[in-house]
Parts: sequence; C-alpha cells; structure tokens
Amino acid sequence: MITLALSKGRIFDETMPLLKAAGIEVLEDPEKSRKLILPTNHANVRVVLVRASDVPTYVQYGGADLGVTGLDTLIEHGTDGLYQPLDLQIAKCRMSVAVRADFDYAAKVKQGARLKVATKYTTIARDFFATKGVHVDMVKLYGSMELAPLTGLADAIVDLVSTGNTLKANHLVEVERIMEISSRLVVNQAALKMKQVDIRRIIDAFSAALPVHSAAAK
Ligand code: PRT
Ligand code: MG
Repeated sequence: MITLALSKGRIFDETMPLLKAAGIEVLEDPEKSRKLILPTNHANVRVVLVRASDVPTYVQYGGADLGVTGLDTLIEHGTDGLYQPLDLQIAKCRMSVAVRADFDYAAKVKQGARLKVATKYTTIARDFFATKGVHVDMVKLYGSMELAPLTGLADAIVDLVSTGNTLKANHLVEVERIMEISSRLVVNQAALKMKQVDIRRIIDAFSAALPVHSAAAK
C-alpha cells in the first residue's frame, strides 16, 4: 500500500492533475465526504487528509509514504528523514514582510531599532532578520497575522502573499519579499527504499507532468 498525505484546499486541488497524469484518480471529493482516508482507482494507493502543517510530520514518521507540502511548512518543520525529489510548482505564493501603510519600515530598520514581528513562520522570519542584522522581538501567532499591526501587537508581520488582496483590505503594505514559495513532494526515506518501484513511478509521472521538467534527484 502507498499512502499519500495531502491537505484539503489548494494543495489537494492542485495535486489532482499531477495524480491524474500518474494514472491515479481519487474516488471521493474531500469537500463532500467526511472521510479522512480516500480510496483511489488503484487498490494499493490511498490518500490521507491531514492539516497542511501536519503533512511533513506524517511523512517523516511513516504515517504516509509521501506527501505534498508548502516550502514554508517544510522549512518550519525541518527536513529530517524527508527526501525532497520535486518542486511541484503548485500553490505558488511568496513569503513577505508587511507593515501598516503609515509605518516607516525603512527608517526603523536603518536606525537599528528593535522590530516587533508577528508571524506563524518564526524560523523563516528569524533567519531573514538575522541575515539583515535587524533585532526582532518575535510574537508567535497561528493565524490572522494581518490583525497584529492594526492592533498594536506588532510593527510588522511575516506572512504568505499571493494576490496581495488580503494585505490591501487591511491597509498593510508589502515592504520586503523574503522568498518565493511553492509546494514540494516529500517522501519518507525508509519507504523510498522499501517501496522503491511504486514510489519511483509516482515521482517520475509527477515530474513528467510539470510545466518545466525539474530534474528529479536520483
Ligand atoms: O488553513 P490551515 O491552518 O489548515 O493550514 P494552512 O493555512 O497552512 O493551509 P492552506 O491550505 O491554507 O495552505 C497550504 C499551503 O498553500 C501553504 O503552506 C502555502 O505554501 C500555500 N499557499 C499559496 C498559501 C497561499 N498561497 C496563500 N495565499 N497559503 C496561504 N495563503 C494565505 C495567506 O496566509 C494570507 O492569509 O492567503 C492570504 C493571502 O492571500 P492573498 O491572495 O490575499 O494575497
Ligand atoms: Mg489557510
């Protein structure tokens, strides 16, 4: 049995065409079913639905053989025990710094002032500001980061931006782009050895279905 971990929403939706290219079709719609284990047209392939931030954990500990996860989530979790053969080029966005429109970020950073930063992505934020030599007080949040600068909880946020509409609606402006984000295929290293033929077939089919073939590590 091959178990693939996906999260509901954009990752599930954008992985479907890749699975189809591999000849795999999920037989139930996760938005309609309450099931957490979804069968496919292959008796030996199943999909498990987990929280986006739990995908690396499932794959690392072998609860799933492979999974699809955002680079943001992967960096925050760490890559121990995870083989990352492919950038799937899906669920694209960027990690950015944003502040209130009336906050003079450039001046604050230049003055060497301490910056209060609210984010769910503390590892990425810490590394980024450390490289810039900016001192930060980190406030860990689990959602609705946009609210932090508006309520005085923080000067700046580090969050994912796609269209920029969420920032705009909350009168925030993007002042730095930290990195481009897309989703990655991650594979349990032990499973890769034990189930090599089946897993390699999926990796190769995904790879062939990508718009620009990114070289699969062999
Ligand atoms: O929602 P939950 O807490 O269960 O988990 P999650 O938010 O991690 O999952 P999900 O499905 O929302 O996101 C999964 C992955 O999709 C993320 O890890 C990213 O790699 C990727 N992705 C791509 C995004 C976005 N685009 C995105 N726009 N994840 C989140 N957003 C959010 C962003 O946080 C912000 O609140 O959308 C808002 C901004 O969108 P725009 O279009 O208004 O700029
Ligand atoms: Mg979300």
